[in-house]
This record gives sequence, structure tokens and C-alpha cells, in this order.
Amino acid sequence: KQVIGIYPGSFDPVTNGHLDLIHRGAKIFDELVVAILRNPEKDPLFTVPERREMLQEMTKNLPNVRVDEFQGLMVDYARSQGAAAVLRGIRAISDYEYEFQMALMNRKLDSTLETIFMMPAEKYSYLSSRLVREVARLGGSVDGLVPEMVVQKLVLKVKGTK
Ligand code: COD
Repeated sequence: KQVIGIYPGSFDPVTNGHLDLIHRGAKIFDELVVAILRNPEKDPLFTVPERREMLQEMTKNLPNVRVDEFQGLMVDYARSQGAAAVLRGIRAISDYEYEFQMALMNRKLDSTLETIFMMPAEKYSYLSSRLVREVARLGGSVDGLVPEMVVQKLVLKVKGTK
């Protein structure tokens, strides 16, 4: 039996912390689906197709990783993919409360879906897309925090929005 995992998120944009988790997840699942939430309420920096392209490029050397997008409830999407588990990253204590609520709410919605938490390498444990966007907007360097391709796209994006 193939064990499928879903790694859902906003990925606006993908960071080295996300990629760290994707590499770890790809080792334990037969197939890992990286799923970008299409959220009509949020005002993202990158469009879903832009985020998808970046994720696809960064995972092209991982044969058991697939990039997709979804809307609506994550548990419904996970079921549609035949997933056994959701992969989530835990950085600091501050992630814990939100992740705890979400994991239990998801379990209430679908008791067959498990949530698996993994920790990134220490050097990425303070990294978030939100801070990357903020630093880039204010002209700071995000080298080493996101892939080179994303650094370039951030520079272009920030120029375009000024
Ligand atoms: N190191 C390790 N992990 C990291 C790092 C890092 N530096 N940065 C981010 N992560 C992890 C996050 O902890 C998360 O697990 C994942 O990577 C994705 O992160 P983000 O920030 O891109 O995505 P989120 O947390 O905004 O995604 C939230 C969802 C889209 C999964 C959630 O809102 C959802 O499922 N929405 C669909 C509607 C739904 O089902 N709602 C009910 C939920 S109870």
C-alpha cells in the first residue's frame, strides 16, 4: 500500500524551512503532495501560479513529491488524494497552540486523518514566509533564507509594488 502524505500551506513564498520539511517528509511517505491553499480572503504577495512554479522548480529532483493546489477544507482535499496523514512543521513553542488547535479540529472533521509534526534544522527554526516578505519589502537581504530563484522573484516583486 502506498502511504500518501499532504503538506498543506500558503507558501507565500516557499522558504528553506518549507524545503527542509519537504525533504524530511519525502523520506517517510511514499508520495508527498505539497498543497497550496487558494484563499480568496488573503491578499498574497505571490499568485498561486507563481507559488506553484517556485515549488515545482525547487522539488523537481524529488520524484515522489507532487505540487498541487486546493480550496475549501483541507481534510476534504486530503481525502480526495487518498492521504493517510498531514505533515506540519513545528518551529518554536509559539507554533504549538495554533497547530494543536488545527490538528484537533481536523481530527474532529475526519478522524481517519493523522497529523504528523516534524522539526526543521535549527537554522530554519526562526524562519517564516511572513518575515521573509517583510524583510524583502524593506530592502533587507533574504539570502540563505529562501532559494536563489525566490530571492530574484522577491526583488522583482518588491520593485513592482513600490
Ligand atoms: N520550518 C519548519 N516548518 C515551517 C517553517 C520553517 N521555517 N515555515 C513554515 N513551516 C511549516 C508551517 O508550520 C506549516 O506546517 C507549513 O510549513 C506551511 O506553512 P505556511 O505558513 O506556508 O502555511 P499555513 O500555516 O498558513 O497553512 C495553513 C493551512 C493552509 C494548512 C490551513 O489554513 C488550512 O488547512 N486551510 C484550509 C481550510 C481548512 O481546512 N480550515 C480548517 C483548519 S482546522
